[in-house]
Amino acid sequence: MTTTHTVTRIDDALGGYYLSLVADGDDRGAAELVTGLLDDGVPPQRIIVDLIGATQAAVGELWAANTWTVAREHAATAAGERALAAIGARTTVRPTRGRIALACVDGEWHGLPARMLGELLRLDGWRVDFLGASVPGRHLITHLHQTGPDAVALSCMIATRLPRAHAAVTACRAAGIPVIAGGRGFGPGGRWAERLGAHAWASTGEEAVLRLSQNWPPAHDLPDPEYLGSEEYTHLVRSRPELISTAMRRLAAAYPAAHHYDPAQVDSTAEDIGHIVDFLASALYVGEDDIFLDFTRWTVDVLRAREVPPNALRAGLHLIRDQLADFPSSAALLTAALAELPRT
Ligand code: B12
Repeated sequence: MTTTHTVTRIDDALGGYYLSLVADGDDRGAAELVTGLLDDGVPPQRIIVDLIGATQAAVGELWAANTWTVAREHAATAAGERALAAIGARTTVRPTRGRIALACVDGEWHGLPARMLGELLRLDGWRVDFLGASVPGRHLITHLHQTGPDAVALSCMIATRLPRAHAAVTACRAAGIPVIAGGRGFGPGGRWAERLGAHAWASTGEEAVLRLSQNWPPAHDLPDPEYLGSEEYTHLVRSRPELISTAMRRLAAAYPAAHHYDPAQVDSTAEDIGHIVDFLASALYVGEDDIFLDFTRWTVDVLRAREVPPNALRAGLHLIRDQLADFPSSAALLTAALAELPRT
C-alpha cells in the first residue's frame, strides 16, 4: 500500500502497512507515511494515538510473545520515534498555555508513550521540555529550578519504578510545582498515583490534554504524601545484589535444566530474578500485593512463549523466599505467588 490516494482515516489496513514498515526498521518510510497522512488532512492527534500508539502496543506484544527479538523491537520503536519527530517538525503550534516538564521516572525505559504525550501537549499549545527516558530525580529538580514550569508530567509504565516516582513527586511538591502522573505503572485507574502524592492522573495522552486544559493548576491543597516503605523494603533494596547472586549460585541445584544454560540464558535468568526482587520491593513499598502478583502472572505467559516451563519461575521464587524467611510480608507474598503458579 502507498499513500498516493487520499487517506482520511486510520484503519486496520493502514495500521498493518505501518507495522510492516517499522517491523523492517524503515524509519524513513514510517516518517514519510505519517507526513503523507498529514498532507491528506488526517489530524496529527489521530496519527499519534491510533497509528503510532496502537502499533507500539502491538510491537511490544510481538516481543512478549517471543515473535520478535528485543533488537527488532528497539528498531521498530526507533522508527516510531522518528515518525513522531516528523509530525513535530510538520506541525508548528505557538505555545500559549504554559510550560511543562515531561519526564520518565528514574529507571523507566518505556520512552515512547511519554514522547507521544509530549507531542499531544505541544499540539494543544503547551511548551514541552521532554527530558527523556529514565530521568534521575536530582536532574529533574535542577531542571525545575532552572525553568520554573507550570507542571511536571511524570511517566511510569512499570510498577518497579514507583518508589522512584514517589521520590520525584515529593521533590516536585517541595519545589511547589504540581504533578500530573500517567502510565500503566500507576496501576489500574491510576490508583497508586494519589497515594504517591500526585495532584492528578490521566490514563491517556488525550485525557491528560483535557485535564491540563481545565482547572490547572489544581486549586485544592493536597495533604503531604504519606511515608511509604518499610524495614522489609529497605532490606530488599540493600540486599538486592546478594539476593540475586545467592539465587544464581543455587539455581542449578533447584532447577537442574539450568546446568545446560548458555551464557545468554544465565544472563536473562539473573535479570528475571532481579525483576522478582524489584516487583516484590515495589509491592511492599506501595502496600499492594497485586503489583507482585500481576507481574508473576504475566511472567508465566512470557516464559511460556519462550518455552520455559512455570517450574523455572517456581524455582526462582523459592530461591528468593528461602533467603527471606525472617521477613514475613515478603515471604507471604512469595508464597501467594507460588500458590497461583500453574502446575506443569
Ligand atoms: C513496548 C513495550 C516494551 C518495550 C519498550 C520500548 C520503549 N522504548 O518504549 C521493551 C520491549 C523494551 C519493554 C521492556 C520492558 N517491559 Co514493557 N511493555 C511494552 C508494551 C507492550 C507497550 C508500551 C507502549 O509503548 N505502549 C503504547 C502506548 C501508546 O500505550 P499507552 O500506555 O496507552 O500510552 C499512553 C498512556 O500510558 C499515557 N501516559 C504515558 N505516560 C504518561 C505520563 C503522563 C503524565 C500522563 C498523564 C499520561 C501518560 O499516555 C500515553 C499516550 O496516550 C507494554 C504493554 C502495553 N500494551 O502497553 C509493556 C509493559 C509496560 N512492559 C512491562 C514489563 C514488565 C517490561 C520489562 C520489565 C520486561 C522484561 N522482563 O524485561 C522491561 C522493562 C524495561 C524498563 N526498565 O523500563 C509491563 C509492566 C508491568 C507493570 N505494570 O509494571 C507491561 C505493562 C507489559 C505487561 N505486563 O502487560 N517493554
